[in-house]
Amino acid sequence: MEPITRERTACNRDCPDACGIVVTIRNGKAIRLQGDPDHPVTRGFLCHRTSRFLDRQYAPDRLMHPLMRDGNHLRPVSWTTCLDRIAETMLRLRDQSGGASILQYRGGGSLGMMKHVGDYFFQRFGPVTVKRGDVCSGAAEAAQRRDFGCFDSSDILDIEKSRTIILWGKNVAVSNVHLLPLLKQARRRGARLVLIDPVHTQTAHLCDLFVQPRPGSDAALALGMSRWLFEHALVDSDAARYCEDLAGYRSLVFSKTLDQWAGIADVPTDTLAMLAEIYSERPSAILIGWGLPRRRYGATTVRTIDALAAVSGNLGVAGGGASFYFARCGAFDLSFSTTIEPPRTIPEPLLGPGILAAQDPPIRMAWISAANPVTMLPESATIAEALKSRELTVVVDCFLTDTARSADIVLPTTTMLEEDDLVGAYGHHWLAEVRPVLAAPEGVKSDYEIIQLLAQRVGLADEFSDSVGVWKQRMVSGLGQHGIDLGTFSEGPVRNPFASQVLFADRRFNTPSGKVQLLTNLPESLLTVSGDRTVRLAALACKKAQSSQWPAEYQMGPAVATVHPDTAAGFQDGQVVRLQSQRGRMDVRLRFDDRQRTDILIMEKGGWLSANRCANMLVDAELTDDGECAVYYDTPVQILPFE
Ligand SMILES: Nc1nc2c(c(=O)[nH]1)N[C@H]1C(S)=C(S)[C@@H](COP(=O)(O)OP(=O)(O)OC[C@H]3O[C@@H](n4cnc5c(=O)[nH]c(N)nc54)[C@H](O)[C@@H]3O)O[C@H]1N2
Ligand SMILES: Nc1nc2c(c(=O)[nH]1)N[C@H]1C(S)=C(S)[C@@H](COP(=O)(O)OP(=O)(O)OC[C@H]3O[C@@H](n4cnc5c(=O)[nH]c(N)nc54)[C@H](O)[C@@H]3O)O[C@H]1N2
Ligand code: SF4
Ligand SMILES: [Mo]
Repeated sequence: MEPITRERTACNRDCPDACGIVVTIRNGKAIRLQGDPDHPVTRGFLCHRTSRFLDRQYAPDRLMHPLMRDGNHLRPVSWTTCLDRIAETMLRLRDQSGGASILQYRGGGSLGMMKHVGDYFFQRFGPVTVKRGDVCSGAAEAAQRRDFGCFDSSDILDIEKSRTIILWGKNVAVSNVHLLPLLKQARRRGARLVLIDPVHTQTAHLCDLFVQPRPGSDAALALGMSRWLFEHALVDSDAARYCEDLAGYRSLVFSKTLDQWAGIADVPTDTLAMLAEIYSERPSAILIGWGLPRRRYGATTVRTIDALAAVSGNLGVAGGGASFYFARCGAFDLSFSTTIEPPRTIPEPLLGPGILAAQDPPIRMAWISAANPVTMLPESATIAEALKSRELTVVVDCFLTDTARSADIVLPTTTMLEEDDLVGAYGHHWLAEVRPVLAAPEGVKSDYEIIQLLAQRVGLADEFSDSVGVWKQRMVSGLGQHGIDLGTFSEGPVRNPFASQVLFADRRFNTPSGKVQLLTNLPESLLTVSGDRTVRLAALACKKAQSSQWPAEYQMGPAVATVHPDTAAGFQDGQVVRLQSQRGRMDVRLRFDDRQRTDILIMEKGGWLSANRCANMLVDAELTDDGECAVYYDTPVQILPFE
């Protein structure tokens, strides 16, 4: 009999849940992944994509050796050849043009803390050009930092005390599945669940009320709800004590009637009133999703929700809150990586045009790890062109992605089952250790091993000679005061001792005044009823894949575009059509769904450029009103006959 063992680790993927994983191993090979039954949020199950992660782990197309460009081909070469060339180029470019001529860009391939050591290496070497802003959560972060002075949430298990829970632009059934048991439990004990989303998603089936507003009009909904609360004397009588300029906010709220706010949001006034009434049954928690702020006025929109939560008396109370993000790095000491100022930053959503436009010095080399920006950032074709036209582009990945295809050197790296690391979650307050439960295949190296080998070649060997264990020790050093060390992590998930059960329980906020900063005006376009019938593209997360990490067999044939039948009048369900935006065009297969609004076209995010399925080919590189987030979901598209 071959020995079977079970090992515990944690998921490092870009997901709010940071699950505990139990891996069954037979003869050195993983044969099954299951959720850790003892993890308070994982509760014994994994999502669709990670329960099938072994297909990825053992995929025949996984990269097993370094590749180097030779004309139009990427050919296998040795690690030494690659690393020597990279080190020689880095030293020469730093000499000739300064560190700013090198761009380092890291994405969400792994949320492990060890990835910060790689960032630090480049800052110690250069410093070099890096990204700023954030395509994922930038707008919401800017809004909440402005309003509350911090970007964090109450404990997620606290929703067991909520009477009302609003999922505001949040598709938990796909992107945050470990909230499902908590939401179902809340509903069983009588809490009311509401979903506000212009898209009819699977999450709607879970909810008592589903509101489907005009895309990007949620500010009107939030202000209309506030007006209803003011009119019904349901605003917290104490609100002026902990909110700044309540009068200014009130006059914004009263600048439109309930009918007008409902009109802007394109929902019936009765629905708006019902929504406000349900919300007034306190304590009410609003869980803000990541999709909502990825619009032109995303930050302002989140600010209207923050204000609603504040004046209704839902902040600082158990079962309340306006929760978006859980400070996943907050428990770890990463101060080593933040001491050096980069000489130049490029807003992440503008990465492609930013690389091409950079002068004094130009970007001559790009280092990309744990990211697939060609597929995932706006203006895919511009990014591909930008990367292909550098003197040297290096991509570190486990697969030959669209970005790797644009590289001069591709370095194969470890998967999460081979990594040694620490993670926090952005959907709850538990921390965990990622363990190398499988040995890395020969020819594959972790990001940190690669950094160490480079450090030896560029005169930084000593600073990067510590083992992963020593770095991890350093990162958890601040937890010592709470009696937590690495040994604690080896026993199971650790609750972040710095995170509050109820955020702002003392109604003190981290703003300069100590009060909530209420917004007092809105841009004109959020204040007007739009007669606009433009159809806008939203490429959204889907169950089967993590961003662009699709099995190759799903990237065959045209991508699917879901629309209301009236949006594609004259065309048929299943028909292949041409989808055109100002930026580009692609062929898609229509899927009709009469539950959708007529002003939205839905695709899956992460389609590959190499398979002509990449929605970001059509999306312009643009910034949200604050926080330098990408405007992913506002691209007007036209459906044209297939040529
Ligand atoms: N299966 C799977 N899970 C994932 C991911 C994945 O690719 N696949 N991605 C991960 C990542 S990177 C992240 S950041 C997280 C979050 O991942 P996200 O994809 O950001 O998920 P959601 O928060 O569910 O946000 C999307 C929802 O916002 C809605 N939305 C869009 N525009 C508006 C609007 O104007 N108003 C309102 N009210 N709603 C709007 C969309 O219709 C959608 O239902 O999930 C992670 N989880
Ligand atoms: N149109 C549209 N575009 C979007 C979104 C959207 O909703 N719509 N969502 C946006 C969001 S929320 C996000 S967060 C971004 C995500 O953008 P990315 O983070 O670029 O997304 P991924 O496709 O997951 O790419 C991560 C890559 O890292 C690799 N990888 C995994 N583990 C490791 C590791 O340990 N080391 C290294 N070096 N590589 C590793 C994976 O194989 C994968 O190719 O996309 C954004 N793009
Ligand atoms: S991707 Fe998210 S839900 Fe899936 S196993 Fe990882 S942390 Fe859990
Ligand atoms: Mo994200």
